[in-house]
Amino acid sequence: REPVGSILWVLCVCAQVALGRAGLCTVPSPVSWTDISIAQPVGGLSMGLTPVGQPTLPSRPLWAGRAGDPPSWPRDCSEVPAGSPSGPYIIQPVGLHPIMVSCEMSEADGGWTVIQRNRQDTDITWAESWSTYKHGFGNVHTEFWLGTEYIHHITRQKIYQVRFVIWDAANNMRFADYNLFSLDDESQGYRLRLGAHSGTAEDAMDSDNPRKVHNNMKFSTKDRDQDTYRGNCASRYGGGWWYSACYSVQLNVKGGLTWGSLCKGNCRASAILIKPIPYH
Ligand SMILES: [Ca+2]
Repeated sequence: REPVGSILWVLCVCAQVALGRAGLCTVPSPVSWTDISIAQPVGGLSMGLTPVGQPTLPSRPLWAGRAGDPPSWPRDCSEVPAGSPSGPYIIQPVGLHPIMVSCEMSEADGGWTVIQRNRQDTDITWAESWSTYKHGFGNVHTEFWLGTEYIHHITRQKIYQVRFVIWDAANNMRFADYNLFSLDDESQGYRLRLGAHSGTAEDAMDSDNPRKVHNNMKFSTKDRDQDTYRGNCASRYGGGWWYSACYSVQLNVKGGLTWGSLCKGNCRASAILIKPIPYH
């Protein structure tokens, strides 16, 4: 344990939470309960899917098992206690340092880890590099990408489902659920794996058209072309995505978000939420 490093990290996390910036802090490991507790509390924040003005708190470590065991952070937002407010929380996926995420605690029984949020009039360009997408960017209070590497680490822990939430051109909220969601590791290009579709928005991620499909595609950015197109979809159309040749869905762009035929370049906003599938 490195006390100085830990203190710097806590100050950095405080700055992150205050500024709403993700991905600023590299973390000494392990981080203990006493190091972390001074980072609390944070209040007066609000998230896109919940009413403005609701206070939020970072997660407290959950005590695991026997007395004397080191405390641990929630591994994802489904381990944040039910009834907690939506907002920024610190989680620690297995094999990863603690990270700040946005938890959606009211939509569909809560417990959702938000991996993306965007809106039409965002300030973010989304035209970022592979390494910037890898470690995330943006503001957890507004628009952001959690980080492809972190999404991969979260989804390797359990079996996850995903909910794509789309606000169409008339600002009606629709959603598309897939009953499985995971990303392969970086050496496999963060290839997307989706299960069966349901919901009020069409199955646009798993199109029958091989030129527009996203399921089973690798992630591409302007500086890493892993799409199935002769050119570079990410350079041509903007932000990083699981492009084929090129897309029927593109939510990581500034301005015109697209979800199939629901809103072609004029969706108002999006959020991508993941949660472990319920046990039966
Ligand atoms: Ca290409």
